[in-house]
Amino acid sequence: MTVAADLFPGGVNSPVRAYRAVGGEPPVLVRGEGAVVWDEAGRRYIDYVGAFGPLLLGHANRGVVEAIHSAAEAGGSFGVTGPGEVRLAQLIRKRMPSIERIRFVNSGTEAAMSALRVARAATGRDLIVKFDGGYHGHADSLLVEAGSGVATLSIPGSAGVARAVAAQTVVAAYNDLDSVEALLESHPGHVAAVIVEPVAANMGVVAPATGFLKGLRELTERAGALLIFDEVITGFRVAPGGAQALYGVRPDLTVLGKIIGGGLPVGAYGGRADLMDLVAPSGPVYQAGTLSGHPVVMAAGEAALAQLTPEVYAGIEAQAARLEAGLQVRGASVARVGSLLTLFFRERPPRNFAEARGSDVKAFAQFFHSMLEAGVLLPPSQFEAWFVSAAHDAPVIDVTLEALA
Ligand code: KE4
Repeated sequence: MTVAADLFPGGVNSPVRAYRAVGGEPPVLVRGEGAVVWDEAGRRYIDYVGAFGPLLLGHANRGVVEAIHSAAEAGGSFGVTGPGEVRLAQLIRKRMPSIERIRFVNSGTEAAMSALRVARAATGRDLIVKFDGGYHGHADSLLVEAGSGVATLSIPGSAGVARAVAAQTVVAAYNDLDSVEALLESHPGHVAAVIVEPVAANMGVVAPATGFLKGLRELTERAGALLIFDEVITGFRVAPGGAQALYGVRPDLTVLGKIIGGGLPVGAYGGRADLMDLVAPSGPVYQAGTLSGHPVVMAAGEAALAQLTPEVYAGIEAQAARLEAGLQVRGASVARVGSLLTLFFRERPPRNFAEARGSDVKAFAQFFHSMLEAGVLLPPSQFEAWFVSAAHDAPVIDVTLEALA
């Protein structure tokens, strides 16, 4: 048993890192710079994991590192609101005007679970609708999967989730408005919110079908339920204003994480002021966090967002498009939204999780290891997104495509 396996369950601090889906032992990575990471033996890899989404500027971005350094030198956190929190919140609100009020927390999980609590308090209702294959962190209410079929009363997707809690979450099929309508109609007046990844990225990348997000907006309004966009991955990645800007749909609440922390632990939830004013101490919904809004995290997030100019987005889009065009693999198809991309080992990109699950995961595992051998590090699962960063410039994409050959 390795020392890590003796210390941590499965030798990891997050399950996907254990390579169970692809087999073999993960490399021990010790350094990253831009699009490249090195293992302890000095081998280098082009990295498409990017810490699973936060590193839109690549590893060890100079501006972010310097911001972290000077914020750390200034001490903190102080247990009172600081200028860094204010500046980052202003940056976020300017780019996502639906976020009239925001609360910083320390992970996407915390942000999603808090958004649900606000929705339940605001509506006085208990039921939550999520989508099969949607992932929103590991809060009990969100760790449920469809037991079978497209819309069903859920069974716990994880041991330890109380049945009574799992029963409060019902599961629809992504890109299937009828499945959502059926749930809303079969539970009239009981659904507090529908939570959705506006671009699904936890079943591999699955784009919303035309009209899907707009349809969710209309269905939730009609049913008196809130619409929550989980933009932990898509926020500030798929467009400067996130998926809500890209698709022109305004959610009631938005969940954020990853990029807004510049690579450090962070989450945030926010939205309509009348909803967020329900959160303590201005309202009855309690939510708190010792290190929420930490000055060093805020400085890293601000330094990252400040660098995300239209030119940077255009550069990322151009290189991600080149990668997509080069990813012609027999028996596989590519799904891409901006810098989010998945090579599915199935003839056509899936439209939902049931189809995604039909991918040839064994073929993916072989592909994963041959790319690893060739010095390209992919996320170790068919159901994760590849993350292209601003550091993935033309030469990096060229080397990736050579490795592919
Ligand atoms: P965290 O609690 O892991 O910070 O965020 C949870 C979360 C919420 N919402 C979405 C859309 C997410 O993708 C995530 C976390 N994403 C996974 C990767 N798909 C994190 C990787 C991991 O679990 O180690």
